[in-house]
Amino acid sequence: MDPRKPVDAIKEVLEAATAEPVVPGSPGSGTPSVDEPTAPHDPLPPRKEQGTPDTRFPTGAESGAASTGNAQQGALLTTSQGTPLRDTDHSLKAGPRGPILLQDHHFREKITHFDHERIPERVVHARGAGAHGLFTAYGTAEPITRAAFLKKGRQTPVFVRFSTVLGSRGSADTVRDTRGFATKFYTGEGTFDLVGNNMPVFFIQDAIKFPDIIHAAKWHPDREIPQAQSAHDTFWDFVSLHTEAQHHTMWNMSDRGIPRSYRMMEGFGVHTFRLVNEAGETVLVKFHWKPKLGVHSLTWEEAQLIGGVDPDFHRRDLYDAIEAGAYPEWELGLQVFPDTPEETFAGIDLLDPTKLVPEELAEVQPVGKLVLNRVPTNFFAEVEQVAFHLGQLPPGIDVTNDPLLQGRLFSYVDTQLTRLGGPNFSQIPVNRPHAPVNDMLRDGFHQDAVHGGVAPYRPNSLDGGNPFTAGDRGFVDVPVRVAEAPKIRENPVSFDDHFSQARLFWRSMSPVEKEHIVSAYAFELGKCYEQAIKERQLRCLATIDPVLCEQVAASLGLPAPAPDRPVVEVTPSPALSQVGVEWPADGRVVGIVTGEAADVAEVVEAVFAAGMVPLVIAAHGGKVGDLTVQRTFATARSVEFDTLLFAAAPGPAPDALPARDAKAGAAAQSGIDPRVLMLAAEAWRHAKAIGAWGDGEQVLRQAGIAETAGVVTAGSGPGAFEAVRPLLASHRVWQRFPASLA
Ligand code: HDE
Repeated sequence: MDPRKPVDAIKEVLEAATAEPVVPGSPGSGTPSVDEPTAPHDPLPPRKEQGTPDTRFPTGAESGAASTGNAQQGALLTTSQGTPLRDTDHSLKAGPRGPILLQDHHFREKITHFDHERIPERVVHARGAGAHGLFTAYGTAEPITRAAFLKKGRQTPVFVRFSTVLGSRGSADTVRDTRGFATKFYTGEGTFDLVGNNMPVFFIQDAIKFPDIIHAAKWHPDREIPQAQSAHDTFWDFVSLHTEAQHHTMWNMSDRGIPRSYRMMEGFGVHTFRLVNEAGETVLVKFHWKPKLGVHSLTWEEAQLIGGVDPDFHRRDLYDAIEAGAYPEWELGLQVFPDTPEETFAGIDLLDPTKLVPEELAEVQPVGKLVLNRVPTNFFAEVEQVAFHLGQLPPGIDVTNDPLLQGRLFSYVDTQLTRLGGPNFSQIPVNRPHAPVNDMLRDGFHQDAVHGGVAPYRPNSLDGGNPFTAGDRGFVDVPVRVAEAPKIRENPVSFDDHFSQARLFWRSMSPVEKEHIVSAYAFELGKCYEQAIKERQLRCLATIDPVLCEQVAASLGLPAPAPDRPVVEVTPSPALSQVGVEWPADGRVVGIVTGEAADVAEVVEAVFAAGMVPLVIAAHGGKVGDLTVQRTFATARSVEFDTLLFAAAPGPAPDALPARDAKAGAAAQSGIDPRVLMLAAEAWRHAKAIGAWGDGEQVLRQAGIAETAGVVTAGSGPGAFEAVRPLLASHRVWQRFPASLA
């Protein structure tokens, strides 16, 4: 409180207003001068481990300005034209109380630039995160493609962007949705963009329906809600009317729709591509990314909680892992099929993007390894401005006639014209090819290159004939025969099968995965208002599987309809299930609840040594003994951890809420902080492994979870961690989920 009388303070303000203008930074200027650096110094260099961004011009020449790795140079603040500035905190006014003068160029430049800082978000896949990395080829694809980046030992820099599809740029990471998995390979033969998803099939068979499915799946046009959700009427209206969407929808309703981490997702090119080797021989292929850490998901309750507790969960996880040196890894694999005139394999139409080929029928053959090892230096410059286009193909990789793929070949460049403001987006640093560019494209908005020469056409006799064509070393379109056929707006008959593979997916799931699928349909349809839409979707489910239909119908309180058509028999594909496989637990997050330090320091060491991340949780921040506390009972929530270890049963901390209900009252009586009990109860409900030792065992008893599956105790901290470790390999204690569906 100002001890002076109010009248004195008012007097001072009035006096200041009539005083001489003051120099910024001097007493009375209103600009704090304390702690401000007083002498110019060089800008900070880029962080060492990040190296420098690729700053080459399209011509391959280094830009002088960017050669430090920073977009900014010099120690002094300047205008965008480099004029040094004396002040950036006060606009130029007619006197200290006067209006701002139009002549204040610095003010106008600063505000104008700010006004235009945002660009349109992507019309789909607006929310995402990206990272740089390196792809190393095994050489196993050499017999089937002439693409040089797939030759043995060849290393190619890459940029990968992961995304959700439906939400806006600021939406939560953990929503139920398909995830984008787009990879830009900066190959020596031009950029190759593999623009895939974390699901191997798509909603629609023809690109012309893309605006329709997206209009249906995104928010309602009147209120722009719901955000990043498929649980609403228009989505279910569309997918129950366009039944080709049923297979992809089943993937979204499965645990694949809520990944644990970008690092733990598969990726798929979805379409069938055509590879061509040096001899001109062709095969058809499907691209797969297989994560080193396995495919893991959140539970639906975790996903919902994280949406509030940490909406940036996947983004944070990706960057934390890379900065900690736990580099995410995937193997690129190929399913290879003979290039026959029918373009089918085992009776499956390879041009139908709603169909997958079970891995049991065509093994995924590894052809290289991807490691992500560098976070972006600037999110906007790199992640927001990266522009993918699946028509960017190196010699040796070509497209097929999949009608979805064909339409995408048009859409991706077209969308960048609006999003990135013109046709020169390939000159933005993250989009610059690492191969030399000599393209005869000229001028246009945001042209950065200073092209020499006078003859951007060929042949020419003025610029020494430059550029020359590459002949057979260049990209050669495979001369695939186009069938003689009438122009027609129609699908092949094989595209009419909309249900067999949705059933294949359902039948391949373990009982617990089936339970999750039922719950997801029940939740999503339960959020719809229109009875007719629910009933129509139930009829689709009846055709996929009558038991699935009955369970969902029961939850909706509706009768289960009979299928519209016969339910087809299918052979399950075990490779589609996430349960029953063990994976490395690298990078898993281990929460350790401690009171007084005990042997927690040893546990922290052991967790680090196992390549996992220990986070110490205590009643207050700062230190407990010698240990640094990373989370308090106020900031920790179980969803952040893959497992919890309890070293103590801490009493209520000063900031614990007073007991308001019977349960919290019981907790208070037990003497354990209710938030610690909630950590244990939630982790248990989400089928996580839990360990305890010493006083920590009281937490398990009080939470009522002691001696249940996946809850272990030991005589020491390291012992408890060792007991929990093997349980992490299978991701969850699956038997803890109720599973009545066989
Ligand atoms: Fe996309 N898609 N898409 N898509 N897509 C875009 O391009 C489009 C499809 C995918 O991180 C847009 O630059 C059409 C399938 C990813 O920057 C746009 C069709 C698959 C990303 C576009 C499809 C994808 C996009 C929006 C139907 C998986 C994010 C912004 C025929 C194989 C890329 C942009 C990034 C982005 C069009 C279907 C994957 C509008 C017309 C199938 C991962 O061009």
